[in-house]
Amino acid sequence: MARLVIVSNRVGSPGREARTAGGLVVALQDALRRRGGIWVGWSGDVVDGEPGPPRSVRRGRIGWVTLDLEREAYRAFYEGFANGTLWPLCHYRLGLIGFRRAELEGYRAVNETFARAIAELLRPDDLVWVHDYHFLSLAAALRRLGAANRIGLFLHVPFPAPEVLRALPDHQRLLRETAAYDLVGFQTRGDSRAFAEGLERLAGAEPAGRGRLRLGERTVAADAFPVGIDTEGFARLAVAAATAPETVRLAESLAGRTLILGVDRLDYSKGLPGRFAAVAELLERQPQRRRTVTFLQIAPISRGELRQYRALRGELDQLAGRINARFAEVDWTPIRWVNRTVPRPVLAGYLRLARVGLVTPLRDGMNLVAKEYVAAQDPERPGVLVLSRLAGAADELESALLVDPLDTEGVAEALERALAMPLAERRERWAAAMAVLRENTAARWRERFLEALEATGS
Ligand code: ADQ
Repeated sequence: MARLVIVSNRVGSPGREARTAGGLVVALQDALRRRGGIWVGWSGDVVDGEPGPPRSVRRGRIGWVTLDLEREAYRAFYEGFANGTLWPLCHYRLGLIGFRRAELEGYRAVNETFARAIAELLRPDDLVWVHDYHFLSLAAALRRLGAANRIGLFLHVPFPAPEVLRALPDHQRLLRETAAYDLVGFQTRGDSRAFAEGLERLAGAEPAGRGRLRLGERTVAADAFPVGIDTEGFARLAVAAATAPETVRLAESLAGRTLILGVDRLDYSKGLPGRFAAVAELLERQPQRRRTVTFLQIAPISRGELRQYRALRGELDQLAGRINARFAEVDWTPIRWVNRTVPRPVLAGYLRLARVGLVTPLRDGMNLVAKEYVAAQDPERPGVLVLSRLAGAADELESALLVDPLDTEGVAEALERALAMPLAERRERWAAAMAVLRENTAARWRERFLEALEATGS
C-alpha cells in the first residue's frame, strides 16, 4: 500500500484523542496509521522575519510536519485570498468578495512554500491528499518541482458555477492550476458538475470520459465524495453524554420547555440572521408556543480578524437582543445566544436533548452538524432536523424537513411542523436519515476517495 501524505491548513495533532477530535480528523489519522504517512500543515504560528525550517514529530507510523508562516504572507494567504476572496466566492456571496492582486500572489507564494517543504520529504510512489480551498495551486507548484505522484484534492466547500467563478480575476489560471491535480473531489454532484463546466467553458478543457477532463497535457478526474461522520461513534458519545453533568444542567435550565438548537461557527454562510428571524416569526404567528420553547444558538467566534465576520457578530447581538426584548417575560427569554465552542462529548449531549435541530445555511459544502444531530438522537424519541436545501447534506438527508433559508415564513412553518410532529413520523424520518449515515461514514468517505485517487494514472 502506498504511503500517504495529507496536507491541510490545520493539522490533526499527535495528542488529540478520538474523544475530542472531529470524525474527519480521526478518519484521516486512521488512514495514516494503517498506511504509514505524514500530515503536513500550518503550525498555527506566525513569525516576523524568515520562518525557520518545518518542525516534525513522529508517533509510530505517523509523522506530523508543520510550517510557521511569515506574518504578511499569512495575512495575504489566509485572511486575504483564502478567506476574503475564495470563501465568499465558493459560497456564492459576490457582494462580500474582496480582491487584491498582492493577496493572490501571497496565496500562491504560500502554496509554493508548502510545495517545497512537501517535495523534500516526498517519495516517488506516495499518494498525496490535499484538503480544501487553501491549496488550489499546490499541485501545480509540486509539478513544477518535478513531483509525478498521484495528487488529489478534496474541496470541503461548494464549488461555484461558471457564471459566479467568472467574477474572480485570473480565474483561468487558477482553474489550470487546479487541473494539475489527478483527482478533485467534491461534496455533491452539483459541485463536481460546476467544476467540470468551469474547466470546460472557462479554461478550454475537453471531456475525456469517465468523469475526466483533459487540459493540455494533463487529465484530471472530478467526482462527488460526500463527507460522512463516525455515525456509531457519535451515537455512543451522545448516549454517554445524556446523563453527563453539562447535559443535565442544560436540561434542568429548560424547566420542561422544548429545545430548538443551532450549532455553527459564526460565519455568514450559516444563515444565522435569517434563523433568528424565523424563530421570531414562529413566536409571532404561534403565540401558544411562547414560553414553551427555548432556542439555543451556539456559535463560537470564527475569523474574527475579518471585517465581515465582526459586522455579522454585531448584527446578531442586536437581533438577539431585539427579539428577546420583544418576546421575553420575567422568567423566560426565547433566544440563548452563546459564542463559545463546546467540547464534542458535551455537544453530543446537547444535540440529543434538542427536539429540533435547526440548520439553515445559505450555502454549505456539507454541514456535519446536521449529520451529528441525527446520529445523536434517542431512537425511541428522536427529534426533527430542519435543514436548508442549500446544504450539501440535503442531498442525502431527504427525510429532514427541507427549507429555503431565505423564506422566513417557510422556516417558521417547518419549525411549527417539527414541534407538532407525531412520534411515529419522527421515528420514520429519523430511521431513514440514520440508514444513510450508517452507509456513508467518514471512514467510507476516506476509502472511496483514496480508491479513486489510486485508480488515477499519474
Ligand atoms: P464548517 O464550515 O466548519 O466545515 P460543519 O461541517 O458544520 O462546518 O462543522 C464542522 C465541525 O465543527 C462539526 O463536527 C461540528 O460539530 C463542529 N462545530 C461546529 N460548531 C461547533 C461548536 N460551537 N462547538 C463545537 N464544535 C462545533 C467545512 C465546510 C462544511 C463541511 C465541513 C467538512 O464548510 O460544509 O461539512 O468542512 O467537510
